[in-house]
Amino acid sequence: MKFVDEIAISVCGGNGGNGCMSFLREKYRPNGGPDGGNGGRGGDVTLVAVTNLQTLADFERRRRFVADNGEHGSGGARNGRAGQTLVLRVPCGTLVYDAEDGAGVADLVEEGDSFVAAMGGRGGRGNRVFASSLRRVPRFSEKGEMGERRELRLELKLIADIGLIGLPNAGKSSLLAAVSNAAPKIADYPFTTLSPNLGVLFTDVDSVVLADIPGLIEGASQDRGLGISFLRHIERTRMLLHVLDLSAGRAEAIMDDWNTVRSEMAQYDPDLGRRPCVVIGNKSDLCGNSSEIAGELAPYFASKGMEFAVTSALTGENIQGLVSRIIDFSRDHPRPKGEVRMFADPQDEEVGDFPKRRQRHRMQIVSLPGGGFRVLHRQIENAAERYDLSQEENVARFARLLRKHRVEELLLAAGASYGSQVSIGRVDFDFRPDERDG
Ligand SMILES: Nc1nc2c(ncn2[C@@H]2O[C@H](COP(=O)(O)OP(=O)(O)OP(=O)(O)O)[C@@H](O)[C@H]2O)c(=O)[nH]1
Ligand SMILES: [Mg+2]
Repeated sequence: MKFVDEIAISVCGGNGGNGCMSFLREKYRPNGGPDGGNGGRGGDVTLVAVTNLQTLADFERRRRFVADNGEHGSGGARNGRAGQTLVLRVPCGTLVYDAEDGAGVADLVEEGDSFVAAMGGRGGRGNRVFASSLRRVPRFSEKGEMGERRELRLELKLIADIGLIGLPNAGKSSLLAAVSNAAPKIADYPFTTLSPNLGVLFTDVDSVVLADIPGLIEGASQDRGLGISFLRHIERTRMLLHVLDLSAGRAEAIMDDWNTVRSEMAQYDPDLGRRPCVVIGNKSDLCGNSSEIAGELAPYFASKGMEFAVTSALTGENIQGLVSRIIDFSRDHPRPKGEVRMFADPQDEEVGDFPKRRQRHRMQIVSLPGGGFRVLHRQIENAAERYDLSQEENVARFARLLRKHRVEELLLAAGASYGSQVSIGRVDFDFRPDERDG
């Protein structure tokens, strides 16, 4: 499957069902009570991390996701059914950003991590719930709330314990195949690997995930070769295996190869330069003097605080030693449980599509370019959405709310006059200041 590690999607929660206005009609009971049921809640759109996906490619086919609406309430006090949650599966390691302001909103690291990307709208209440001893005949109900709509950017940073790096053709994929269950493409030319491969090394107690990425060349940080962006997929590893090709047979040339990759990597992310690293001299079978070269290279890397090991992916030389080294490291440096979720702070999650910074009680009248006005006030906007204004009693309730907040005076002060266009939330109407209930 094609490897995709960045994509924009749009998600929308289902609308809440409308509440119902209805009265019991039965033989011999001409004035039955209000029995309009509530609308069901709209479904959420939820992202959930799964291990058996390693790319965001599925989202190339479809980018808009809308959850089911809630059912409308009906007479006989029947509440509408809630809309089903729409679950979108993403690979572990998916970061979720708000595409509009760029803010990070979630980091789905482990299998099962999930995040409500767009909330379904609340269902409207039926007239039954508005009945009280003072109001026996409520002739109004509420509309369902619209589902939340959000534009998101998904970015994948694979989750692996160990990352394989090196020049093209050094034998990274061959080593991955030798130590793990992976069967990556291996061939005798550079840039065989075009996108990351993950492999799992199973141990008695645990499993270790290795990531093999396309080879780096000089200038990779200026986007030569396959570019450096694949390094993001080893950012979340705990150890690197830097694979060198020993077949050149000269220690100096091999050190040069090592430096090329290290400096490109450091330009991408200096932090990767500080990651624990084991240097592997591979293709020992093609090197006539491998023990001599190892004698020169081992102290060189030791001076940088790195171990050096000689292997041959072809003959299997020292592959067992490498496996033990990986297992030991993994045991001594266990994966931090519940790894840092970069952004997931539930308090940051706002419900509804109101700008995050808008204060709850502040009223603002904004004059619009065409001469109209917009009223910004959370409670009033909410009401405009929820009250079914085709019902007379709701119109009266809404008018009372406007009066309570002195919206008419504020509009007049802002320069509105008879007939001006006024918008509140998604409702537009003509301003008629002298009409008490309109
Ligand atoms: N003789 C010998 N050949 C090897 C050894 N390891 C890998 N090779 C060969 O080297 C070639 C490149 O191996 P790959 O594993 O594809 O190298 P890579 O580093 O993944 O290369 P890219 O994906 O292009 O970056 C293949 O022909 C392998 O069979 C080894 O230890 N000895
Ligand atoms: Mg490869």
